[in-house]
Amino acid sequence: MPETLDAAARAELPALLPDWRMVEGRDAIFRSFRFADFSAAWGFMSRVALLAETQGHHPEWFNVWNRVDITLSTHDAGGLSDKDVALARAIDAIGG
Ligand code: H2B
Repeated sequence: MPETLDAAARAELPALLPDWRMVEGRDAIFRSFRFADFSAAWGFMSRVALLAETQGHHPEWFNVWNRVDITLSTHDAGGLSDKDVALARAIDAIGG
């Protein structure tokens, strides 16, 4: 069972994940991506999906045309864990 991040790990989040923000009222992080068009957005989602499967950790997301909104939280832990940080960093590497 994964554990939620401790205070020291949370203090590192802004530097580690500057493009992500905390979700209000929930222990989760959020980032919105924009792409040139739907094809580029879907290509990104395909790469993230394969990556998420290898990590055994999956995003909550919403897509409309060129926009992909991603929320990360660890359901098994009831909040943010190091799995979310690892997935967010990998998503940043894919999505820019
Ligand atoms: N994804 C997320 N975001 N949180 C989880 O707790 C989680 C998951 N658990 N993907 C995984 C799957 C777990 O249910 C399986 C058994 O690995």
